[in-house]
Amino acid sequence: MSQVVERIVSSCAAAGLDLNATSSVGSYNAVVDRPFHLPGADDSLTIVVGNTRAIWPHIGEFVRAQPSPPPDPVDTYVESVIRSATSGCTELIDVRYAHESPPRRIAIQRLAHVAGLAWLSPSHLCIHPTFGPWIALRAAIVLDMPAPPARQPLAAPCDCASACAPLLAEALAAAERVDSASVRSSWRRWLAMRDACPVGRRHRYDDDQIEYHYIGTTPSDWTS
Ligand code: B12
Repeated sequence: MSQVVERIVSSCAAAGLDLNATSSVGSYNAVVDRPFHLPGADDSLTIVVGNTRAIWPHIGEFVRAQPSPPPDPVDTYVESVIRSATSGCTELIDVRYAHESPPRRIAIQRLAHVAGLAWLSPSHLCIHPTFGPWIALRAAIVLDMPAPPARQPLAAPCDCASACAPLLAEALAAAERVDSASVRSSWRRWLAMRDACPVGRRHRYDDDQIEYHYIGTTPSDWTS
């Protein structure tokens, strides 16, 4: 790993953004439609950054240090960590956050799959070989430097047909459409599907992290 990449990923990891993998811009752009393309040359390097439950204590600390809680604490925290990790980096082309809307949106699950960080499953969740579905994907950092040789996408680490697929079918059958309002109103079904994955169960998020992400509940210790 180059020193530039090493510096960025260790700074992110120290702040709870503990997952990363590299890919070339071209390998990702080859599998997504043009509006979701990353900038840079085909051989430019991109780092996909994510997190496990390790981020959660950092978010609490961050929120408690603010004069008033920011409207999107996780997104605001992630931006501040990556801004600091990439500050002064002369090779930086762009950072695309998972939470950005079109036209800056990227298909970050496909990037994580292409980079060999996690396997994109039929449940529409990326499954990490250790942490299972208990990961989030946060940003793609694009650098003007050559990417290392491509890695193979991971093999499926689980058997979806007997684990999540029946629960995905149930959740979809109960939803008139799949949008944030409908996931929120039947969030326990979507959570049951995630819980059905046999991989990474001991890395499951705590309840407050789960409820924040599915229904937006603010943990009580953020305000104390
Ligand atoms: C939009 C979106 C949604 C929409 C998707 C509906 C739609 N068709 O637009 C809704 C609101 C339903 C949703 C729900 C959830 N999402 Co969502 N979502 C996204 C977001 C912001 C963009 C997806 C996108 O448009 N990609 C671009 C297109 C071109 O790429 P694509 O591969 O073709 O993407 C398609 C799929 O991603 C699909 N999709 C995404 N989520 C879901 C969920 C279901 C049930 C279905 C049927 C399809 C679907 O919709 C996209 C367009 O059709 C991504 C972050 C990102 N930038 O990718 C997070 C993301 C995919 N979501 C994520 C999560 C965790 C969830 C939830 C569990 C709730 C939550 N926040 O914790 C729920 C339930 C999903 C589940 N599988 O259980 C994580 C997945 C992490 C992982 N391990 O893979 C991501 C990566 C965000 C993150 N920061 O980590 N999501």
